[in-house]
Amino acid sequence: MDKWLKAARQTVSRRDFLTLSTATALGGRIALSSGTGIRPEHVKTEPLREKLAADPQRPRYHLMPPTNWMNDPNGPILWKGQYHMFYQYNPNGAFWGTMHWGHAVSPDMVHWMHLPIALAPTPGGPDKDGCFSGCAVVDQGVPTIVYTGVFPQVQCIARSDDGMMTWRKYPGNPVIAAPPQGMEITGFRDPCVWREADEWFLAIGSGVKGQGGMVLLYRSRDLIHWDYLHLLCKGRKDELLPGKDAGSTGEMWECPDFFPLADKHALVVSTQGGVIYSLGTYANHYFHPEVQGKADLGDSYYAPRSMVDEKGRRILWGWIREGRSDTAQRAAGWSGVMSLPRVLTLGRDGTLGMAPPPEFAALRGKHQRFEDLPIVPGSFSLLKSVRGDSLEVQAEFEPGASEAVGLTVRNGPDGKEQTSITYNRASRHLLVERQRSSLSSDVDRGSQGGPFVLAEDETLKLHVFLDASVIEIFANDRACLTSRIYPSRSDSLGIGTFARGGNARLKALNIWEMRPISTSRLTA
Ligand code: DQQ
Repeated sequence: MDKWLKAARQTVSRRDFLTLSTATALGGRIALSSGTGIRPEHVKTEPLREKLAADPQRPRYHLMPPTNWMNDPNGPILWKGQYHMFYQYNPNGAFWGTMHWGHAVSPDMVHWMHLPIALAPTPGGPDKDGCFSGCAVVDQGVPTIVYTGVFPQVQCIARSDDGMMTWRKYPGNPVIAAPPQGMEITGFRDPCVWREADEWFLAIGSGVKGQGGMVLLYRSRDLIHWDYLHLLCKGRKDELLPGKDAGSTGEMWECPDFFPLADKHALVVSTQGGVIYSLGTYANHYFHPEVQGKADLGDSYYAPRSMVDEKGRRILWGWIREGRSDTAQRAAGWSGVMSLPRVLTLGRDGTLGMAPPPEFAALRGKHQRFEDLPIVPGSFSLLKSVRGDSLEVQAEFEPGASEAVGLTVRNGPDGKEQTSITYNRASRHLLVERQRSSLSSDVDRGSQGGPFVLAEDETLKLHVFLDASVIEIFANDRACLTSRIYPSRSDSLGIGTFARGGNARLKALNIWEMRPISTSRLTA
């Protein structure tokens, strides 16, 4: 692990991740030294710190701000050997509003250190009402953020001369002051910028009411002067994705993310209902989708953004939203979690491959393995020796004659609380069944999930990350399902397997306890 991170973690463990004494930029790398007095300004009081640290619903190994609200990941970028992550942040509480850009840095995409807020609204400026989502690029060696200022929605830039510690907004902002003339659009936000030869291209989220979402394409030589070209891609609001009840593509596409993937291009958009991806061909600056699907089968994952990591892998990050009332979020003092990174590939079947990066094995603690066990319907099998709310689980099932098969997690001893991760063979759906996930009535308890088809001879491979109220599921490395549960009992920690309607077999089950990435739940 990098020296600076060790120093940070020692400092942080001494002070419980709360008062990082200093962070300075040395030629682009962030390092700790003493004396400049940067403090994570949002966890000021001891009672709040204690409350957050003791909160059983607060994740331990996912990135999240010290407190308050976060939503979309913004501008994830590898810069001088370190990963920078920005995100939509409200310093005023655990509710959406006054959008700032929070900022954290990591040597490995697993461990993080919080940095000072990168962007805040400028009174009287084009972003006076908020700094909405965008991206980060490096322009002739200078890190540059391209983001949406509101209101109205305009595009702005900011640069950093001190290795991303502070950001200077371009005095001529906005660099794109209005959408193309004559367009009646549903929105104009969330730029995604990339380089082709000696030109910059910018894709922006938009749509037309009654018609569908779309992405507008601009071109520039200097990130300042932009020419509108044409639509990169256009959807139809009534267009259905493959699979029953898979939803439509909506009338506004937020947070477009456009990038090459193997010999195809990928466009990921957030439709205000879910996240869809298209794989296809990019030619003459038009994108022609060929295959479409859902980036996540649930509705807890939104507004993802990608980057290329130091191994050249395409990595996608998303916002995991809460599944409880606004009142409960405000009372908790925090809302929103960054997903684990997903490694994207072009799958053999032509769809999007998604898998967790092996780097997360660094957090694995105690390991248990089970092999070759029959699963008989009705005989509820709870794995006696395994308990926990901070676990990585890898399970492989032979569905056999079963109609449904899967795992149960966060089981209470009396069976009153329980969440099932279910592959329903009859309906060909992957589901998180939350009806009994909590005794609290203030939390979402509906089933989440969507179409997922196993081939006749295929085993079901579930790779599950449990982190307090967060569940992230990777199924056969080609489908993801993210969910939230808030069990009310501190002893709802059991794990089990089940089958319905016929026998199934557990080929193998590996379970690891996961170590936290900070010494408290004040995840940094
Ligand atoms: N969140 C941002 C917008 C974006 C939306 C505002 C998506 O820029 O369209 O917080 O969640």
